[in-house]
Amino acid sequence: MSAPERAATVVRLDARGCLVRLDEPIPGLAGDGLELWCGVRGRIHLRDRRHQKTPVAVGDRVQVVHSQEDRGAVVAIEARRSTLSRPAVRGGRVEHVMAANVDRVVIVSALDEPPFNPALVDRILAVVEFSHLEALIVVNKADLGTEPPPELAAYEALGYPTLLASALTGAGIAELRAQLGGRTSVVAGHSGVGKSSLLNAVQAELGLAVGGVNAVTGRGTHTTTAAVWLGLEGGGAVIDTAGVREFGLFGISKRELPWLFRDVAALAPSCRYPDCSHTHEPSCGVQEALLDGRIAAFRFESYLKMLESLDEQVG
Ligand SMILES: Nc1nc2c(ncn2[C@@H]2O[C@H](COP(=O)(O)OP(=O)(O)OP(=O)(O)O)[C@@H](O)[C@H]2O)c(=O)[nH]1
Ligand SMILES: [Mg+2]
Ligand SMILES: [Zn+2]
Repeated sequence: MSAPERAATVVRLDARGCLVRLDEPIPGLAGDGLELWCGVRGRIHLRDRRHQKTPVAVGDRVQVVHSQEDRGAVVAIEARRSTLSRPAVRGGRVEHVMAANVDRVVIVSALDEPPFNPALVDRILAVVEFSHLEALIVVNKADLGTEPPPELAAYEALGYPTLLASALTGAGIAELRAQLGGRTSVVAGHSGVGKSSLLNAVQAELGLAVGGVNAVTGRGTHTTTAAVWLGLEGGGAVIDTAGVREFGLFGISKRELPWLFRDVAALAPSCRYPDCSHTHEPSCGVQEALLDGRIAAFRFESYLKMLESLDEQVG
C-alpha cells in the first residue's frame, strides 16, 4: 500500500531540501508532528518550472508523502494564487519566487541606519502592483529620529498604508500585529532595516536571528539568509526574507512600467500619446504635473531610474 498524500505548506528551502509544515500532525513524529524534510519528486522538475530557480517556493501549497522519521517527498504542487518574484541573477530570465500565495508585501525600511531609501520602496511597490498584491509600508527604527520621512505623506495620498514603528521601543508593534493577523504577508527590504526584529517583536516565540549594522557603511550584515514561512498566533502567516541589495524586476517591460506607478498612471490619460513614456514626448500630462508639484519629484525620479535599469536588462 502506498503512503497517503498529505497537504502541507513549504516553510523553508536550503541544502537539506525543503521543509514543509503539515496541515495535520503525524502521530509519533518528533516535535509537534508537523514538520518533514522533503525532496522533490523528479516529475515536478520536468513540468513548466525550468525557468524558475527552484521547483518549489516558500509558501507553496503541496502534497507530500511521509517516508521515514522526519523525511518525506513532495509529490504535487498546487497552482499558486500569487507570487512575489525577482530575477535569480541580475537582469536574468530565471525567476526567483521569493514567496508564493501571499496577500500582501510589507515593505520594510528604516528611518536611519541604514538611511530611509524611497527608491527601493518605489521599486518594490511597482512589483507589488505588477503582482496584484497589497502593500504596507513600514518605517522601522523610529527611535532614531523625531520626524517621519516626508515621503510617507505621498504614499498615504496614493492609497498605500504606512506605519512608523520601532522594534526597540515597541512603538507601532500592536498595529503591525493587527495588520498581519488573518492574512499571509511577506516582508521585504534592505538588509539591516530590522525585518526579523519586527517579527520577533510581533511574536517573541519566533526567535528569529537578528544581526548588526556595519558601523562604517551603515549597511546590514545579511543575517537572514533564506526565506522562512512563519505561522502567527491567532491566524495568518508571514514570510521573513533575506535582505536584498537591489530589487530586480522580473517579467516587467518598459511599456508596462508607467502603469505600475499609481500617480503616473493616473496622469497618463492627459498625455497626447497613449503610449507616452513621460520622458521626452510633447504635451505630456506627467511632465506638466511635475512642474506644478501634482506628482512628487522623488516618485518620478524612481520611475526614471527603473526605466533605465530596464534598458540594461538582458533581452
Ligand atoms: N535602533 C533600532 N535598532 C533596531 C531596531 N530594529 C532592529 N534594530 C537593529 O538593527 C539591526 C538589524 O536587525 P535585523 O532584524 O537583523 O534586520 P533584518 O532586516 O532582518 O536584516 P537581514 O536579515 O540581514 O535582511 C540589529 O542590530 C537590530 O538590533 C529598532 O527599531 N531601532
Ligand atoms: Mg533578517
Ligand atoms: Zn506622458
